[in-house]
Amino acid sequence: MKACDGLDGAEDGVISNVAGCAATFKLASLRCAEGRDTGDDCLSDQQMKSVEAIHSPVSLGLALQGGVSSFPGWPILEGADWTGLFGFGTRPKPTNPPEALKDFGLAVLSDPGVRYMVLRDPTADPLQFDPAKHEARLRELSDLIDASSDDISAFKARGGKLLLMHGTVDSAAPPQNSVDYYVRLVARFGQGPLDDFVRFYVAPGFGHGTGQFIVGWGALGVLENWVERGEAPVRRQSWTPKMAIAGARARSASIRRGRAMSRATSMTPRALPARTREAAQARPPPLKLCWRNAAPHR
Ligand SMILES: [Ca+2]
Repeated sequence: MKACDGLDGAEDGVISNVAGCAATFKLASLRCAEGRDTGDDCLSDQQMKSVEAIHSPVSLGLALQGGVSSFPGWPILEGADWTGLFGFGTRPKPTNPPEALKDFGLAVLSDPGVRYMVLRDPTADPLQFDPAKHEARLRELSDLIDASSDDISAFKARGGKLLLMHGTVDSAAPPQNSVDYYVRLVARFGQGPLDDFVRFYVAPGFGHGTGQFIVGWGALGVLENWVERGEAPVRRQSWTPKMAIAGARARSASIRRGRAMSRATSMTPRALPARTREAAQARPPPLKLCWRNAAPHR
């Protein structure tokens, strides 16, 4: 956070310039002397391996609905909070089954799905789970549950409009998932035609309902205006300078390759933390915002 917060022009606890952060921040800068665990001010080599593992995409060894064959890394280096429910826990080795707060939060979150839905064995050990060995069942579940097919032609033909939004520090569902999906939509429909019925926004600093920048937006009103009045979501002209930073962040992660998220959301001023409001009034940040990886992990 210290290394990347100011890259967007505002020291506000929000990393809006995610691409700039990825390009300049080196995890090695946090390494303890000789890689030993010498306290909370640095990372041991083992801790660095853990961070890298969490931040890296994982190949599934199979293709799910929509051709999804990997799972993106988690935004641990984008400012996500890894304490509490989705955190690292308080002990090095989880039990089977894992326990909330004591064990790695994501294991707790995913354990029931693997144990009961995929393996259908209450005594199974999900930590030993190998997706490639359960391809048929995973594909069956993917078709039942996932919404990852980019063929939404029927939805478009029916006049459907779609708003997508994801926070950059979502530690329960990686934002790269949505970025990848949007990139696939662009590839299928083309940017211009896609703009007619899909808009995608990334909210820096917004987590899974939590975060430094908690977004509130009137999605239903935006959709109503778009569908019933033909008014596509655009940047609000009525926004004052203090809203500029919010607009900038709403348009952040503007995936240049996919030209995603080029329009502002209808976030409300009260969604802005006090410190952010003050920073926004001081000066709007430069718009050098883009996601760290516009290429789909496939
Ligand atoms: Ca910042």
